[in-house]
Amino acid sequence: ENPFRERISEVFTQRQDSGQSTSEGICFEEFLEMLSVFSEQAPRDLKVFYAFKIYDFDEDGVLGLGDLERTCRQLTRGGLSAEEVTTVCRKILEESDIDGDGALSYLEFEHVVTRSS
Ligand SMILES: [Ca+2]
Ligand SMILES: [Ca+2]
Repeated sequence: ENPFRERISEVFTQRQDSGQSTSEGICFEEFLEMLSVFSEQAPRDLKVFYAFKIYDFDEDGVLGLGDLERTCRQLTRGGLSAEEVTTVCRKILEESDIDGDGALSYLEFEHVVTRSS
């Protein structure tokens, strides 16, 4: 059901890319880590950390306009037009990009998430 399921499995199986295992899928430790992050008792910091990783589609360490647009499209499941998505994401950047470099760093993202309920 989760619109980010593919991205989630990518993020939680990243260690396999470093050559430790060639098998497809998720190993037991990764599976446990994933379950703990999604549990209700998981610390907020941990959830924010993984949310940032999941939304950083191009994995350059910041959330740029492209990442925000993909996130927004997946969250709304095609409910917004391309133009609306761009407008919403520009607005998010305008309000949250504190240093004005056109992307959200982890700290800027954390700030947004902490501020919103
Ligand atoms: Ca990025
Ligand atoms: Ca920034």
